[in-house]
Amino acid sequence: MESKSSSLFLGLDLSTQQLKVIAIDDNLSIVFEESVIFDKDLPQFHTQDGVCRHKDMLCVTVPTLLWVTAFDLLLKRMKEKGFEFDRVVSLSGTGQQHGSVYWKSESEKLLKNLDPEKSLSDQLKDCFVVDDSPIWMDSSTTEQCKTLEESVGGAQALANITGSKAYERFTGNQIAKIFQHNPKAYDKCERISLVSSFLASLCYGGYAPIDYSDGSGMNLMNIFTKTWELVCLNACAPDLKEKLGELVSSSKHIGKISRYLSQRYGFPKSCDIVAFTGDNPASLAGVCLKKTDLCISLGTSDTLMLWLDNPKPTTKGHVFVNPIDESAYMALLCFKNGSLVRETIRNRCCESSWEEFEESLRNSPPGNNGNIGMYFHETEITPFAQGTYRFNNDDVALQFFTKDEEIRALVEGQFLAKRVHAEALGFHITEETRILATGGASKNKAILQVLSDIFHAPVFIIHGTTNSACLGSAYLALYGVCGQSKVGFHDLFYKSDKYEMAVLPNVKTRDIYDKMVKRYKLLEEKVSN
Ligand code: 5FX
Repeated sequence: MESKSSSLFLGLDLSTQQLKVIAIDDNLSIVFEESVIFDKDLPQFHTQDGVCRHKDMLCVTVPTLLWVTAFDLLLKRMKEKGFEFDRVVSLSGTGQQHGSVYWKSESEKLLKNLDPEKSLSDQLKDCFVVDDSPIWMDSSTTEQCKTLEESVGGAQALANITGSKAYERFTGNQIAKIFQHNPKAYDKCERISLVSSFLASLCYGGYAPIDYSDGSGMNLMNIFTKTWELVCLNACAPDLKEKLGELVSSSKHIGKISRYLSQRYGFPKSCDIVAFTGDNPASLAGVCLKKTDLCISLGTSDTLMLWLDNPKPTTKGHVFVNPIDESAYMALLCFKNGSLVRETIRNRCCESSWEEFEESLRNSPPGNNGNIGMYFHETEITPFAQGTYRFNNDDVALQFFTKDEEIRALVEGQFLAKRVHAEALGFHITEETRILATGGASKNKAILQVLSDIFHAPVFIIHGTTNSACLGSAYLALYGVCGQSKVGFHDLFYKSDKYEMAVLPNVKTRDIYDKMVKRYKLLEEKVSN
């Protein structure tokens, strides 16, 4: 670990496929990284891509104990690598959004009195009334969504309160399903955590609160008053307010590190914990999003984020409380078929090689001779659709494309969708627009070139990491203890040399894509429900 300064700030990220940690020093340099990959490192849980897909293809869950075991392993690896726990001033973290954990009565006592001689997984294995946590990929709660919308007067009315119409993966609807299908378990549940506040609870040694930004992804919180909305709570399940606990700001200092972590690993007793938040809000913090920027995260899910000052929620996309400025908001669009689809098609067409994938992009012309494809291997969120669709230049449906056509149709289709839906939210590219690309696929310049051409804007990446969520939570760890009362988030973390220009748009493609966006929009309307 190379750092001259003595203070360290930790960010943890419990995402779909891995648990990761980043340590920054007080110059904001990344000085340590470690991760646990669920499929590879914890095969005993039988996950594929970090999750368990059920036979109905709608339910998607993760054994809660996997996440606890992953945390044990991450800490063990950090210790083995000589990580200097005693230098950590504060820590925060982030988690995949919407997923939920159901703690059994009396679990908090256990959390407070953990034995430092034993692992967390040994001690917490009987703490969950529901063994399998529903996660963001789940789309099994359409019935519960209808009930929730009806309880407040419709989809737009729900969006006016919570920032989103009812979505299957949003936690309120998942909680309602658990209450209806498993009322005994619900009864025995003392606290419901989000994935983020769950990981925070493991660090804090007690139930950690849910923050405003991640709380915005539940269909239960009023995004304007930042309080639980009683009508929504009551429409989902009884006694929910008590089970959810309090809501706090995303940079709130929530307490000190648990005695367990301090004794077992050597964190200082004074180490502060700052509220954990969702992975998308944390990414916004990690890229230091400005009002004129568009952030596109290319991960297991692809997401698109914008800064909003005066949100007017609609039934398309989501409005969340902004994690770095509580008086502001962020718009989020989530595309479920992101990296996993890119990888599946790469494996099928390009013998699992990114080089071959890029070669195909180079071999095919921008605009793909009018061919358009949509690849919704899993039920898509934006738009609500499933299946694979290929159209030729005359909008006639086809069964197959050539290899090069297929690769270009995939990448163009994914970015055309992003532009169509960003414009539907009212976003327009200006001279000032920067696209900030993050997530695993942002390493791939050939993919970024298509993004840049379709949006007619330069694409920037962040120096040093593609994991802006984890970095953002390390920033929030620092901000929560030293920044917020004196200076704004950007004053502390915005540095122009943080960004690297990755690609510039090719002006010759502008007309091609302006026309194609219009066609894509109509074709997408045809295939979605
Ligand atoms: C956002 O609404 C999502 O559902 C996903 O981006 C998850 O947060 C992925 F972790």
